[in-house]
Amino acid sequence: MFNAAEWLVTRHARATPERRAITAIGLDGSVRTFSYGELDEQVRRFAAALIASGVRPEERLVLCMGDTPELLTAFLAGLRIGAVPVPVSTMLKPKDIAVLARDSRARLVALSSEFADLAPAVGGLPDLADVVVLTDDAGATLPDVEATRVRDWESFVAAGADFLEQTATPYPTVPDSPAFWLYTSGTTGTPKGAMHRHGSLRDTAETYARDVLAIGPDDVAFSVAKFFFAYGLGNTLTFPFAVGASTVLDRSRPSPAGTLRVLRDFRPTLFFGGPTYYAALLAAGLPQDAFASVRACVSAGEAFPAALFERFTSTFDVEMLDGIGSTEMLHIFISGRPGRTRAGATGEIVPGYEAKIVDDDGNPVPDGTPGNLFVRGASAATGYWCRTETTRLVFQGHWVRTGDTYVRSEDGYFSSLGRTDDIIKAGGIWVSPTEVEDRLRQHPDVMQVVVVSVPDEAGLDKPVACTVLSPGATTTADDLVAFCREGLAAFKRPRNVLVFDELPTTATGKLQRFRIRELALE
Ligand code: 3SK
Repeated sequence: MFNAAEWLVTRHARATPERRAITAIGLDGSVRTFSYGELDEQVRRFAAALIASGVRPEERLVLCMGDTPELLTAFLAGLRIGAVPVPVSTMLKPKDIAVLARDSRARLVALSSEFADLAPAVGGLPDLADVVVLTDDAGATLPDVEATRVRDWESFVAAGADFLEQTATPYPTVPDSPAFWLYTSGTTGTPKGAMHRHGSLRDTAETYARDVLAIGPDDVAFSVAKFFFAYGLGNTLTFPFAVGASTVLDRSRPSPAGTLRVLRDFRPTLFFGGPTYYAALLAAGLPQDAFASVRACVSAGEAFPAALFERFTSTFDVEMLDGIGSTEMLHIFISGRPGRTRAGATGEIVPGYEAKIVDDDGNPVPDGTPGNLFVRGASAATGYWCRTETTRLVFQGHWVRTGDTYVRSEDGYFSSLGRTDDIIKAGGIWVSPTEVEDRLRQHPDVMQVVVVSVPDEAGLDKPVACTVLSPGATTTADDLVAFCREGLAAFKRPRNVLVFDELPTTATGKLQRFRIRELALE
């Protein structure tokens, strides 16, 4: 038997009940702390409430909540009773959450107060019995929802009191048992629920977290990436709890001032973010010793431009471990390693994973040649819920197609060249949009840039830069092309630079290349 909630929390609650598990910062800046013993107790009480409300093993619990102890509690309680928690993005519109709740056939939806207005959108869904709202903010009220019971957190938990005994032992899951789902939409298609197993949480902890981060019980983890991202879930919960370490939760939207407070007051040793956020921290002019407590910063989510990497690490004198993971693989499988990172390269394969780079016919390409990145490893999802066709395209035997174009150096460093469909072949030569974008980002007037391929009069693909310029910028398109010519091989220069007021982004704030390309084609 293996139950991930037992492994992550109860194990430590037995051995070191007083040890700090969570430091939680509320929306009003107040701080709560939970030991492993206290957290285990909360998990059991919520598990009992789930049983009392009729939730059965393998039924789905949609969690749309800020990063709070209650979110972690609900997630772990779901695992404990063999149900399937589905943390969803708090950045989505109510109608999009309703799509996920319907698709997952959610039995219960849990909301924290700042997302309580989503309740009406899910009310009345066919499989939904309960909406539970964490009304912990002064003034928060329970929304009125047609055809569905809405309960506040405390009375929901109180109703489980008689079932506490039933949670003394966890539901007898095994490593292969269904555990939780994470929805991913990629930059194109409709959202798909990637289904993960109980064992996958341990797999990511005993590969990346152990062998790359060398995480230990004295570490303090802080992730700017929220829990509903696969990246945030590992950073916030799996990795620290796997070793009895502690995690800092900040319920507010990330901001440089909030981050500085966490760095100063709670002294995290591991800091998790992404390149866009690291750029914002640099731009905010944080003091040079801001990362003094941090032994490693981790980055994922998008390629890390080399110039930004150098600037961040030299400004703050901190190690930066870039990496690539995916919702399908649960966490990072290629990563920079402490003491041997390389700016501009994502890193090396994480022990326990295998990667291959193949051409369009599936044949491995030699080192130095770009191709499609495939990865294999124990933490791969079992597939997408009710999406057989897409599952077959992405999960090919043991291998998982990442959709990224990568190149591997002879000494084993993997570098991103963009998404598989974004790479541009101009005049028969590969041009990496990332490389051209990196160059243009060095121009002081360029705020945002995406390079896409646009066919010229002869129908030949050429790189075109779509930009947003700084307010009041006077730079012309010709200036920017000339700037690229100076810093790049001539064939890589964009043949045109288009200026927009804004560029389309996904709900999670990532630039939406396919829509930007459509704009460029207009
Ligand atoms: O975007 C990534 O690189 C990533 C990293 C870890 C887990 C999940 C994802 C999508």
